[in-house]
Amino acid sequence: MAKSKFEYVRNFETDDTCLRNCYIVVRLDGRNFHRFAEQHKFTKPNDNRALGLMSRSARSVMEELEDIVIAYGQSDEFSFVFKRSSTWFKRRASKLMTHVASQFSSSYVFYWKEFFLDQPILYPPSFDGRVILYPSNRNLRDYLSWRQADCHINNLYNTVFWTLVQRGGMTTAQAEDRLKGTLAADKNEILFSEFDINYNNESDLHRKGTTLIWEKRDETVIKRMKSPDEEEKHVIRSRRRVQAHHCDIIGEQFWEEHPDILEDDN
Ligand code: DGT
Ligand code: MG
Ligand code: MG
Ligand code: MG
Repeated sequence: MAKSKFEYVRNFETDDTCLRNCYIVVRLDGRNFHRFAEQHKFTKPNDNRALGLMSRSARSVMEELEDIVIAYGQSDEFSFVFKRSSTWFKRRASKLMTHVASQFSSSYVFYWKEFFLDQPILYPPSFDGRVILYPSNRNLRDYLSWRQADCHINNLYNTVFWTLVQRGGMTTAQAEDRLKGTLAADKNEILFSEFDINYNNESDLHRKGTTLIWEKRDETVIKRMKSPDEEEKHVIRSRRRVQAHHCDIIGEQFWEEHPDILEDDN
């Protein structure tokens, strides 16, 4: 087929193939969700409708796109990890990232009603995306640990901050002042001694964020045979389903219990 004289412009496309053998992480973060949360009256410090919608959207990403082995989310962000041997879209970073971002964004709007019921969505939200490559299991685990540690630090701060405001009657400026220079132990102590709250008993969803992984479940399905004299047959089928966990992923236990997530380093 003859080529047009315009064909040369294709050569302006740059190669963004992700390095082989690396885990490909796509992290999304809501754009200006400070405002989005205010406008949609998200409860403080955590809105379970909003967190549920984030997880539902992330599940849609895992179900619709190939090769994502684990996803971790908290606040207005979600990280998706493609298996290191993935060849999806020839490992082109822009393709992977934009598919994740658009599938997530459209799902966020599509499933909005399931979580916010009669409260309408006031304007279209958007999410930025970035791609990061991790060459070793240690690096990948440290990345996920970093995000979960961030969840913990922010949630502890926000929990004390909003407790001081909502139950302690402080203004936001006073609460901010009170927390200036405090360490984690101080914040735990304020919650415990002044409000009788043991931070460790706060919800796992808020303290640990959400980890999505694939899990195999055996399901019994009843098969009816075509001819009327044949009986119903019970068939056990193994199905892969996305399962949510709200647990520690920094320590060894989670990884020992789910040895299939990571591929060997060699
Ligand atoms: P960005 O990401 O630079 O465009 O700006 P933001 O405003 O999205 O900032 P970011 O991502 O650092 O912080 C997330 C914001 O989302 C933060 O202001 C609090 C808000 N947010 C997230 N989850 C909740 C929630 O469950 N409840 C409330 N009230 N706010 C939330
Ligand atoms: Mg954001
Ligand atoms: Mg954020
Ligand atoms: Mg499990």
